[in-house]
Amino acid sequence: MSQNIAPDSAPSTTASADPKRDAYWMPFTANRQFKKSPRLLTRADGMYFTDDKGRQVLDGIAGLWCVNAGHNRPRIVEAIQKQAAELDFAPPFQMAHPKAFELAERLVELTPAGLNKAFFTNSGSESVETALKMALAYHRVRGEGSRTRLIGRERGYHGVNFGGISVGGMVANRKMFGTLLSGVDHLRHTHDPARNAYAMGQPLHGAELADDLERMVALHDASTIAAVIVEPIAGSTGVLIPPQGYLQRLREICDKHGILLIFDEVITGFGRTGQPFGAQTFGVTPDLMTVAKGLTNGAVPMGAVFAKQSIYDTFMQGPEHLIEFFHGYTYSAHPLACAAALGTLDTYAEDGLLTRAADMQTYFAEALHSLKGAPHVIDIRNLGLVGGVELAPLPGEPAKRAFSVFLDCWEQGVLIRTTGDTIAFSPPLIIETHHIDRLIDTVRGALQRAA
Ligand code: PXG
Ligand code: PLP
Repeated sequence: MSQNIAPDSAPSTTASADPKRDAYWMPFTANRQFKKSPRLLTRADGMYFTDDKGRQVLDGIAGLWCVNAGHNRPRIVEAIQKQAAELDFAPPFQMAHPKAFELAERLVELTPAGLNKAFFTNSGSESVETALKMALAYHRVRGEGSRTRLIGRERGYHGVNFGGISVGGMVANRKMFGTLLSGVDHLRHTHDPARNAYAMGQPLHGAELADDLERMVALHDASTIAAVIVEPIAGSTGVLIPPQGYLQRLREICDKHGILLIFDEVITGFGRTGQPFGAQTFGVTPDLMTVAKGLTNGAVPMGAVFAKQSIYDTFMQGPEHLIEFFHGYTYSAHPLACAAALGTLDTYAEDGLLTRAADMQTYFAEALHSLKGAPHVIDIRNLGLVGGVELAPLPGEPAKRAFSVFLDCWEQGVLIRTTGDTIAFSPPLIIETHHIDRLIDTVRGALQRAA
């Protein structure tokens, strides 16, 4: 054993004040700061969390862009409870259970026409890896195995696994992890505050940025490019709404060159933009579409990839006893996740939630844009029930000002999310106008107090 590795008995130099909070290495969290002053959620119902001190906290971000129907929905709770007692697990390889088929059928009724095959995963990150592998294998099965290149976009977020961080464009998520996948290139991002600041809905300028793909074709040749992956709305890097005509142009260029178009709809799926999927809101159908989060209302981890019939059909050749696609997860189509997803789809249907954002978006947009002129605000972006308010960073201390607004809102009993210096809003789709007022007023107050 290396001399540099401390023996297990050595006292931790980073131990938190409470020894019971030592063992958990928290994801995407400032661990030392958090453990000194934890923010613990113990219950949730409807639009509210309850914290460990019994405070009600308004959920302005649907948990983490996932609890689209609000918390503690009876149909979902009951479906999970019943399923756990009936069938806890069924192997998904060479075996199945009925709800996996039922769920796939129900889902492809909601997806854009043509995306009628569903492959199940356990998260958005796994959905992304799955879609990238499908794209590579699809071209190879068709006899175009030279198409190995994957194109992502600057400021893209596609989860945290190696494929996803390779095509993704967030520096902090990439720089620590070596050389990543080879043969990846990136389109420029579409954020252009000089021309588009404070646009309501889709900004006017920037469709021509899709022509970057032509530049890549000219550089690499189309015969080496398998797929392009983009989020219809980039969520994690600060709510970047696609310029008018941008996604259409990307679709046209992909078609011209035989490149697959992948939409990562992990955030935009399940009603966030006013239609079931962003593809429908923006009127552009991809070849592959990744989802997670809202698929089970966040209640059980689950993701999925939707594929066009023609992609599925391409794989279905050769001897019938052989596996067509060497990929899958132990927990693909887990019975608890399928039950939760079916309960979620029932809830969405009964409450009309998959189109409710379209009804609420005008009120939400006006409330959000009323923050124009509040201290530090330099841009506001919105579509459906997703919003971003960008702040001028504190000189030399990026992300600190927005984080202080986050902490202030938490003190006031409102949960928001900040990424860099952008405040992100993605409330449950059950939100009412009085919740919107409270959310925006709380942020306004916090901005006035922020340094
Ligand atoms: N693709 C997209 C577009 C996402 O937004 C993932 C993939 C990965 O999903 P999983 O389930 O593996 O986390 C995401 C996830 C934030 C935030 O605050 C966003 C996500 C996750 C955590 C935080 O912006 N999106
Ligand atoms: N690692 C080992 C040693 C395994 O046996 C397996 C699955 O059998 C995995 C990783 C992958 O796990 P999962 O299918 O849950 O992604």
